[in-house]
Amino acid sequence: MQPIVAETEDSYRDAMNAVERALERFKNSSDVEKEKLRQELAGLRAMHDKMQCGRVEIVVFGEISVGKSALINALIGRDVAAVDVRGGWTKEVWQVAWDGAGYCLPGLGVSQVVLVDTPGINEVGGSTRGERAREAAQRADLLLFVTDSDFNEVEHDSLSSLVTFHKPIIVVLSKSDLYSPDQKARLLHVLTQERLVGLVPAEHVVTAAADPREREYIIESADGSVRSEWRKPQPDVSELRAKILEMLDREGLAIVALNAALFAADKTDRLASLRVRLRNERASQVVWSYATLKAIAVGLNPIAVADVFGGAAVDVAMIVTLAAVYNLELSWTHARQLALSIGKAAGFMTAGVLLTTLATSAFKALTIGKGTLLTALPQGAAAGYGSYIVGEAARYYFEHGSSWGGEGPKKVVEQILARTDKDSVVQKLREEIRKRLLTNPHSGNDDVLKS
Ligand SMILES: Nc1nc2c(ncn2[C@@H]2O[C@H](COP(=O)(O)OP(=O)(O)OP(=O)(O)O)[C@@H](O)[C@H]2O)c(=O)[nH]1
Ligand SMILES: [Mg+2]
Repeated sequence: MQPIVAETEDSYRDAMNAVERALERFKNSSDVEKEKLRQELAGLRAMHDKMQCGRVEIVVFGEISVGKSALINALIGRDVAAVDVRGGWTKEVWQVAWDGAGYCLPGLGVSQVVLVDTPGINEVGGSTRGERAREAAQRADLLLFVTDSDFNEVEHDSLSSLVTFHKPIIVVLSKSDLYSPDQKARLLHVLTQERLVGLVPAEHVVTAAADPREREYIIESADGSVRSEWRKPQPDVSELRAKILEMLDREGLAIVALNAALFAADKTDRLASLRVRLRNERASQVVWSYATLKAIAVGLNPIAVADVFGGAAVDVAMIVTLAAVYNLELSWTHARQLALSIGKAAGFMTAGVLLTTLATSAFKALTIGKGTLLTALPQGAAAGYGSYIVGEAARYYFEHGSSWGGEGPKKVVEQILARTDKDSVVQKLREEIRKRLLTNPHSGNDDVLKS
């Protein structure tokens, strides 16, 4: 049987591989996509960096002024965080190395424990700060939730949402110097037996006095005289420190590994759906702009489009542009074949036949004046509609990894035709042609177009 440490070391390596695979998967995103996915990718890179240097992150949450920053100072043993009586003092998420923790992830030569301070949860209303706190919680290995009295509703809600991150949580009852032993015992009872039931196990609740208030000490001198002096007692965070180290010693490596694996899975899903959304939006724009281009070109000047290659080139260019949206490289020859096979599957006349027809009608139209536009308008819209269908089918093909997904092009095109509202697409295309012609001062066909 494999020893437990070796097993967890394996899962640490597996988790790191999962993060690397996630980064690899999004490497081939376009520059525009990378820019849009920047934040999520940065999160993955930060996680990779965290795992490489064996960093354990402990994130401190709680309402304003409950003593989160004071707790960090007391654990570190010096004043690194600003503490103030005024609430809302900590404005940003920030972190500090806890060198004195004396903990090292097993199997890793070096590791580091860091404490992450956050603004109070009620302060975190602003969306960017809230987002930062959420990110910190997502990357955290261990959460400290600090309260200085009985739990209120805001604290309950906030802790409940942190529980959904599936991280180990320690609840700290701070400022314990302000309570008598009896009051403290009652508070702990209410917390562990009522408020936190189902959220945090009782053995994960500790007390601390990180920045105790001055108190009066009675000092007896050697000569027997007695005097009183007000002094600040030493901070007492020993119970918290022991609980953190006990949890890390018992399952630190597994916690960090599980956390990274969950993080990688979550980011991969998020990145994948973001990329799909970006590609969908861009692909729709490309299809629509090429369909409009075709409609206007045919509508305005059927003769020019009568060039068989010129007309087909609009669809081919659309397909090449669409391939680029999916970060695929496609030759013009391949794009032309794809356009033809979609056209065939759709039962469209092949590009040549279609355009010859157009040329004939356009030639006829030229001789009959205003009638040109009466025929050009529907012809343009029809041609644009054809390109729209070709574009939608090509889009399906790229979305499915350059394949028809076992369906075959005919079936796919049938489905696209069935779900497309032809009338509204044609109507929109007619509008585009009409708009373009109305802005052409030389058309001289305003009365026809307005009809
Ligand atoms: N009596 C007592 N007061 C404490 C203790 N810890 C913190 N305080 C006081 O509580 C106040 C707030 O402490 P901070 O550490 O700034 O609290 P915080 O949660 O970081 O506050 P924000 O950053 O503003 O959200 C300060 O006046 C501290 O001196 C403690 O253990 N005992
Ligand atoms: Mg603070």
